[in-house]
Amino acid sequence: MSWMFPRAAAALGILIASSGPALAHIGLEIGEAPVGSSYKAVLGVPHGCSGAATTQISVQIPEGFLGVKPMPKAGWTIELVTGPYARSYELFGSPITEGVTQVTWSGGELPDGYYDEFVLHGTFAASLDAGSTVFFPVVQTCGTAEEAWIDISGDENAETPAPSLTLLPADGGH
Ligand SMILES: [Cu+2]
Repeated sequence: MSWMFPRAAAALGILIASSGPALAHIGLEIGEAPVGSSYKAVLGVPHGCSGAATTQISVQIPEGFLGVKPMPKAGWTIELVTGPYARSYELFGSPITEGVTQVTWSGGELPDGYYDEFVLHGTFAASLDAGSTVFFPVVQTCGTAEEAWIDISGDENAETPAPSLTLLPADGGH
């Protein structure tokens, strides 16, 4: 907002405060996906931690997002945590009870003034509820600083909202 004259900025203060955060935080490029479909989760990282460069992004995989595979990223090391799902699902006709539950990219450095994306691919279980909101909580580390984007209240005014998307009804046939 440095281009704005002080008086104009003050007059627009309320507007800025209410429209800024949605664009300013880590979020998913595509905000909806049908149940039972594959989904490429593209997490955009628009800033560091209060000016400090981002050095690690850790994503918690939501229940029902199956067969997760991260996209490799030059300059960053990937670490996967796997474990049992809360319940059993079906993926491509076979039962699946465990998989990736957390993905971490580390070892790189994303300056506060740059933008970058971290990508993972998976499939939403067909048994998930259409209309529900799915959250991908993210912990952003910047050296010794940390920002936890883990608020899953769904509150539009949350200060640290977890990236989320809305599930749609299944695509008809294929
Ligand atoms: Cu932000």
